[in-house]
Amino acid sequence: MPLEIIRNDITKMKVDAIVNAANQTLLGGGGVDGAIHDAAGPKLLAECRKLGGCETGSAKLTGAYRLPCRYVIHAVGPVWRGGGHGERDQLISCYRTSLALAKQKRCKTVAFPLISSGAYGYPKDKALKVAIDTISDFLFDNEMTVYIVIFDKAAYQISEKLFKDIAEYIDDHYAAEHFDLYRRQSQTLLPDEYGKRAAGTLSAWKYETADGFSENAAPPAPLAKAVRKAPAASLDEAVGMIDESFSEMLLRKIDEHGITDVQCYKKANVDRKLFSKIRSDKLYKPSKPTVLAFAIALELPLSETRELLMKAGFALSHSNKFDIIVEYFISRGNYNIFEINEALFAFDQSLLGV
Ligand code: AR6
Repeated sequence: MPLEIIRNDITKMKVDAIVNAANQTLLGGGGVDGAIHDAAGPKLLAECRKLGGCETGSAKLTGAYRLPCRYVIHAVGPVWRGGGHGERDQLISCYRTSLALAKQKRCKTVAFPLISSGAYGYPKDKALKVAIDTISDFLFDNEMTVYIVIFDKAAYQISEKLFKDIAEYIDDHYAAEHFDLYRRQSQTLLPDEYGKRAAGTLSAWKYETADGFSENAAPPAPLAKAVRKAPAASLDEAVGMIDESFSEMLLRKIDEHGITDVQCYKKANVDRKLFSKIRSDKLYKPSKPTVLAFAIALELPLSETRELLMKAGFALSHSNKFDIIVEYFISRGNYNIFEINEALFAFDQSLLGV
């Protein structure tokens, strides 16, 4: 996945470059700066002394010495003074300069801490948003894997309101699912009876019978299409009647949406290699987070998201938080994959993408 948010100590990251949240002197300090200098050893400070400091909003590169990476990029973030003193632009510039330096050195993997969000007081949710927006802009035109490394859970908070909203949504849907399950176990109703009893909450339809659907039944559209096919005479023929595959449906939807492949996989936060595998292998079976990432990139409504999932053998379930959280965003028309990933991260779920 080109952009990942992970929880770790940045000094342990085995990447091409890690970014340090430094100060203008570049001579070390507390926080992540202190941890990086401690882990790299005194030679890092010796090299930093030769750099002559660095302006706020900029960055300079050194070797990594005892660290398990190749380079350290020392970025100087702004001190938060209320937000009206150009802090955001300076923070954006930190990320851009650091990414440009990494690119110059042909780095394929880079890890950032949340610059300015500690001693420099930049509010963490705002700092994270700047990081995500700036890095994803860069990744639109560049092939690189970038990690945003969050040190501790407390350092990472999606807005309290969003967290509460999602928590409520999870509660509501878990409850609904368990109620449904109870109902299914305690009653063996035909769906049309079930529909009547549900008093308008569900549209009534009947099970498929040997002669097809009864005339007044209204089966859900995909099922209706599937059962209209004449039955196969032999197993060979049945296997030959295979429906549109996941890959075919995805490529068709990309065309229908009038976007390019690149726009689609970038927006899905899926890397180019995986996309070409899907493109070249008609029967490729992706993971569920990958399918959902494409559904988000294509801004599919819930019904089409379910169809796409079905092509890869998956469904959206109300029995797991991951599905409910994704559904929460789709049902609100919020297709920002990075925001969705932030929320998934906050609820300890795996992220969308590869
Ligand atoms: N790995 C990843 N993230 C970390 C680590 C770690 N080992 N340690 C802390 N963080 P800060 P700033 C997180 O204060 O706000 C220094 O003294 C931390 O939770 O390190 O840019 C410099 O010399 C926070 O979210 O950097 C400067 O004087 C984030 O890293 C000044 O602090 C940044 O916190 C820079 O302040």
